[in-house]
Amino acid sequence: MLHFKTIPEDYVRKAAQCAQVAIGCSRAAHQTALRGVTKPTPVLAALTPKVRAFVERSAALCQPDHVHVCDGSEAEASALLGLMQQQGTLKPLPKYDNCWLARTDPADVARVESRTFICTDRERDVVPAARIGQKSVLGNYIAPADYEKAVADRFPGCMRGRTMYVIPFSMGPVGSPLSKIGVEITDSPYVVYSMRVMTRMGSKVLEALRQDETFVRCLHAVGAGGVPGWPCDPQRTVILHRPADNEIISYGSGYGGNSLLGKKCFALRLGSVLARREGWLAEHMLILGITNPAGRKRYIAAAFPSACGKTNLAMMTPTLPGYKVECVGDDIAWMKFDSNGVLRAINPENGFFGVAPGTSAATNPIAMSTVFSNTVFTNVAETQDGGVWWEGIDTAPGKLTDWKGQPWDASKKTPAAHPNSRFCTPAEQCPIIDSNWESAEGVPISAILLGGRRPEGVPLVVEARDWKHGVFMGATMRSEATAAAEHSGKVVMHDPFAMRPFFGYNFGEYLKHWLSMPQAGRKMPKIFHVNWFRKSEQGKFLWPGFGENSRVLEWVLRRCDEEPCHQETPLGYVPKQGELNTQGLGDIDMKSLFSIPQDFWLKEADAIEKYFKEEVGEDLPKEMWTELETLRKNVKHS
Ligand code: OXD
Ligand code: MN
Repeated sequence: MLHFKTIPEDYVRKAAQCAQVAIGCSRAAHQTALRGVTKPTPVLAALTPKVRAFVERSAALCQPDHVHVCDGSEAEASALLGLMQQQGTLKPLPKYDNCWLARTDPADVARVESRTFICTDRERDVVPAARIGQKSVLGNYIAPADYEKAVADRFPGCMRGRTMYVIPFSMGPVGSPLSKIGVEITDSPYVVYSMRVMTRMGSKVLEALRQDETFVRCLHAVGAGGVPGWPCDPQRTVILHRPADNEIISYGSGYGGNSLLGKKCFALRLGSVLARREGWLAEHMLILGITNPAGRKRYIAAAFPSACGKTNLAMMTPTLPGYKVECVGDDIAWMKFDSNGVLRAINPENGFFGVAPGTSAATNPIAMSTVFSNTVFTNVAETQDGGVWWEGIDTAPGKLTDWKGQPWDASKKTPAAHPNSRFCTPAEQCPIIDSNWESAEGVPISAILLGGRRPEGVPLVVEARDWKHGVFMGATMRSEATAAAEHSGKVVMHDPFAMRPFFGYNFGEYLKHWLSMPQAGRKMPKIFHVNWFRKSEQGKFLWPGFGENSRVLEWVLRRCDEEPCHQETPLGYVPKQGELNTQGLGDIDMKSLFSIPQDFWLKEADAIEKYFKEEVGEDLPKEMWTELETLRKNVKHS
């Protein structure tokens, strides 16, 4: 609960009186309401009691001039666009249909992991035993008193002169038993517009709340400072989660995962806590459907760290004849075993917040045919004819305005688009969106892929011997750092289950939760580790990737049917010689692609041991130590 001890009670009353709310009215009415020039219309009474209390307390704390409850309508969206143009947050991209360009403050361009915290009474609920009292890369802990102080130092009066928006939203289709509801309060119209794309939001969610008033409270404020059109407070940014109270509070950043609180904060950090409590899985995974030439369709979920090609895989155009891939989601999967023991997954999101650089007609033609209508582009470069450009788009740049709004000078070698520039686009526009993507019960998962960017030593695909081994593969995932957060350089980082920045609770407990999944009557999906990014000694990729990854998926599906097309290695099962279809691919150095260098893997085992000891300690399930010993023994004897 927000404990606004310092807020006088009568302010709560005043806040409610001054609140003006527009629900289900015309565009003109929305426009006036959003500009805050109408007479107050006290309709907070239309909200359910808990939502209303949350709104009133937040208004009392932040002291906005106006409160607007979002209905999610077209009229409201177009009024927001008008307002954001006026404020200099967005400009139209006349080359496309209803597309917009936002340029952020150059200091507000990515998730800030170092300022993202989880608050619990006991530190050990967040931080594994080995790191108690120290900094942990597997979870940033904040004590309740510091949490309160962080809020008290930033929020009182932070929305003065601004409008406070109330966004009722659903993660997952409204009404699905797997979905969850949140209410985000924000003073950023950019966040409101983006949440309309990324979640199901508005009146229908308020209606659903009348049946069940459970929701996650999300409070977001951009803070004072920043550049015109992009208010923010990067020096004091903080992103706080209090799972016990179903609460997320974020201050100082308008960007992506820091401000669209349904995504990483709710669907992953709080989601993972809810999932553990309720016996399901909230994961950083894409979901795709794949149909083989015989017309048999299966679904695969896949965990990769940020910017490792999740969106590309989710929208893959298979090169293998007769295969078809359809997209359910590109970033997050909520998965639960149904009463028949089948693991079912939903994509809790409603849009794609994809990394733009590297997206092209060659790498992801489907994304290219998804994003050029009804999309907000953030921090990409702009062409002279009102279009967008980014590194890797594969069209001639011509004269460009860079992501900072300056004429781009190619000779200076600075990127035209920020490496973490994004498109925010409705999922339903994807030409290969799966017909079941909004299915209330979710899609059945046959296989789980795990992977990362591993230039060295790690084979193209390895199947786990069993579920426990698969959990070990997830626990030991590593990948080169990305631009999606504040890290830089090509350092290979541990990123277990691609969840390192997103765990809502102690990683050791998370592993125990995964290990508890096999139960009588459950059909466990097979687990595989894949690596599209292995390089030769000359630094060239050994595998063509993209649509050719369908060849790996074909082998995965054959293994799901228990075809004996595998052989044992020290790491697990790989395709038996000749069983991975490479027909028509030309020269592929299969030996290097699948080699398991003993010295590399002994060092890897040492690195894993160090990581387990230094970062997890006694919270690590003993099964992981057994798996590590098996790995060592297998590699030594290879
Ligand atoms: C993302 C991320 O934005 O993982 O999806 O950083
Ligand atoms: Mn992600």
